[in-house]
Amino acid sequence: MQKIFKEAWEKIKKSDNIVLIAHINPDGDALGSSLSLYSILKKTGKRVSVFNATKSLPSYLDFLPNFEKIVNKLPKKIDLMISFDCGSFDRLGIDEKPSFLINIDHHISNTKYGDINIIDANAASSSQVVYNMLKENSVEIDKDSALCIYTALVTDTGSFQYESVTDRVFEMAADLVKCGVKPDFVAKMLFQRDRLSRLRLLAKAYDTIELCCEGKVAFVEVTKEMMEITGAIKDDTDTIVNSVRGIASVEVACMLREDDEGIKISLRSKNYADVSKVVVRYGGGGHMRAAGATIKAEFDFSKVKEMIKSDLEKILKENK
Ligand SMILES: [Mn+2]
Repeated sequence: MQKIFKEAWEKIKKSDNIVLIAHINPDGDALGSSLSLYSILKKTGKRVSVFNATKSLPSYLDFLPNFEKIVNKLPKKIDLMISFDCGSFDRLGIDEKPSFLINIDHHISNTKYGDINIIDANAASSSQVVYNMLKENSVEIDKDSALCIYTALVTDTGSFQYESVTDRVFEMAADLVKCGVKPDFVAKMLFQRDRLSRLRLLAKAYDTIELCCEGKVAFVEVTKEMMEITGAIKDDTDTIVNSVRGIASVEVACMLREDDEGIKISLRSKNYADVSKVVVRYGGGGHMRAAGATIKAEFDFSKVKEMIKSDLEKILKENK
């Protein structure tokens, strides 16, 4: 990775008009990673914009420094685009590649759509890849950048709970704290600003939980009606599938959500099932323990459940 980190940083140094971009419907890692380079590059006098194709950004991330600078329109002049946490070009939400593109990611399914691709599937977050690049090039990480990198790390590791969490991850977290991050502040911003509408939605969604495959698989449903009744928004559904995985017997949890584009499926596994294998069939992507896809056809929930269930039965047998 050393060589590619150097190569990427040389390219960044030479570029004056830089766009930082992440995947549509961004999560903490996507926005944290994009914003992590903003303050650093801005100081060097470059024209930097942070772009996201999704209009309404998740408000739980509004404490990230420069969150308010994120734009929905690409600037006219672009010398370099850097994408973060995005496994395939279409998930960037733009029509065509406007310039040289550096693709920074940690999804094993990344299609390497960049001119430089820095993909580390062992990294706990895309922000860890950014961190490693900065360290390799001896770039000073300021407080704002550290807060973005740390938040991305916390959100993508489920607060340091996943297998991706290694000694390196804790070393990095410690270093970011030295750079000025206050972990209790991040925890309060992320987890102590809940909405009543979200809790009401959870109650309705949990009511639909169904176990199958000897309790190893759990399905949970979120319908448009539930969202309307409770006044919940899309972001409110983010953690549902994780908490359903928390059921003792469950190896794989699957959330089905009714969307405008079709049925969004989100899968999480606990110990051994590789759920990225399931979503590939439906044009999705992700990791072994977290993956998702949108099924565009006109299926109903029970049909989709049948399909996923038969996929999972095979995977559960294979990996036992
Ligand atoms: Mn990520």
